[in-house]
Amino acid sequence: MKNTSRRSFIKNSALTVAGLGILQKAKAEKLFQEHNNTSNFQPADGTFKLPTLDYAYNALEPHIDAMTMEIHHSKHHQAYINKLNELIGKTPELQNKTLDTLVIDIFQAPEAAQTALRNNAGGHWNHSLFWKMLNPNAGSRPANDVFREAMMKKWNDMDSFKAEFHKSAMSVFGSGWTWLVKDGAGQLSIVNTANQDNPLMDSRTIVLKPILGIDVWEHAYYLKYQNRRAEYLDAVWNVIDWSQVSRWYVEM
Ligand code: MN3
Repeated sequence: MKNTSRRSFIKNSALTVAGLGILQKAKAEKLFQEHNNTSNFQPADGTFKLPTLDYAYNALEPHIDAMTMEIHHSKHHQAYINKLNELIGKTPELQNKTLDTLVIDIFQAPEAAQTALRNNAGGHWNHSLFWKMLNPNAGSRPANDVFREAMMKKWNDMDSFKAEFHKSAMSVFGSGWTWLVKDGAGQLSIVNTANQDNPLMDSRTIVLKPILGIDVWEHAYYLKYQNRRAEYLDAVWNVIDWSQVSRWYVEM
């Protein structure tokens, strides 16, 4: 290939990918807003609020202890929300936007606000999903046929999926999250993000929709498991609500 045609090939490819990204992004945004229109993902009166849990702090015992749940929810999650509201209060460009939009459009935010927005809109979004995904009466595996098929296509069985997820979560250095994500073709994969980043924040080019996320910050497990992240990861499967994850797979 000559230099000129190669250059034009690269240029056209980039345009195609960018165009696709915009289409996927628009779709993701719409779907997330529809999906979350009755949840705590949107501000009711301009300020975000701490979502109430569907279960008691001690309901996930012995897998996640009551003290960890109470501090994690009422202190850590609340702190992300407080800082997010504070940031929005002093940044007109961020006002009257849903949480989904703030997260998806993170790179369109004023540059001076981006780091705080990443940490705190991300923190609010990530924990909101996390609480909804946990359930004391969780089933042991995906029941939904479409979702289960996608899982089996990728991993053959649940043990292989859990092994890969576990390995990925153990490799997070410092604080972060491990996610099960769905791409535009419905295919599943496992990704890590640092700090309070969220896979949707990369949606300038490709949309990866998080349908399951495990918090691997030490504050999620230290009181009960101390530094034994592996034990926390083994235990948390007992309280993952697969019917919720299946629903997100189908609807998002
Ligand atoms: Mn946390």
